[in-house]
Amino acid sequence: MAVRPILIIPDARLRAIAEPVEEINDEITTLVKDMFDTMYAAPGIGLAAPQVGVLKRVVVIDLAKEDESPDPIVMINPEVIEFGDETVVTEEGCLSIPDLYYEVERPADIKVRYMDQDGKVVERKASDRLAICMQHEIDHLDGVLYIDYLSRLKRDRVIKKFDKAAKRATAN
Ligand code: K1U
Ligand code: ZN
Repeated sequence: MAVRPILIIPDARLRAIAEPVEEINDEITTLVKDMFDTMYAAPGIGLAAPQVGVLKRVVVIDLAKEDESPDPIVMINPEVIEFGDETVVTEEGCLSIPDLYYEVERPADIKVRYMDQDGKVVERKASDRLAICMQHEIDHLDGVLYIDYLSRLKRDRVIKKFDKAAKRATAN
C-alpha cells in the first residue's frame, strides 16, 4: 500500500496540462494502484494523477459507498466526446482544495472515451454523480479546478485563503 501526498493549491502542478500515456507499463500500473490507495485513504471518490504530482492523463474513480462493494474505474487518456444539453447544479469538493464545498453547474449527461487498465478502449455514457465526477477529474488533467466555475469573488476568496496558508507554511 502506497499512499502518496496530495498536492494542495497553489501548487503549480495542479495548473499544468498532463501528457497522454503512450504505453501501459509497470510505472503506470504502480501509479494506478497508488492512486487508488491515496483516494481511498483520503477519502475521496476520484483522483487525477496531477493531484499526486504526476503529469500524466490518468484518473481513478470509485463512487461506491462504505457499505457497498468497491466499484473502481480507471480512465487512461480520457476524453468527453459528447455533452448532453441539460445541466445540473451539484455540490463539489476537491482533495486539492480541502474542507470546502461549492455548488457547480455542469452538463448532466456525457459520453466518454478512455483506455482501461488493460489498454482496451472503452466508450460509455455517464449521468448523475458519475458524470460530474468524471468531468471534475478530466478537468484536472487540463489544469482546470472546479473553483474556476465559481464567481470571480468566490474563486478569488478561495485562492487567497490557500495562498496565505502556503506563505505561512514556507515562512515556518
Ligand atoms: O478530484 C478530487 O479532488 C476528488 C473529489 C472528487 C469529486 C467530489 C465531488 C464532486 C466531484 C468530484 C473528492 O472526492 S472530494 C471528497 C468527496 O467528495 C467525498 C469523500 C468521501 C465520501 C464521499 C465523498
Ligand atoms: Zn479535485
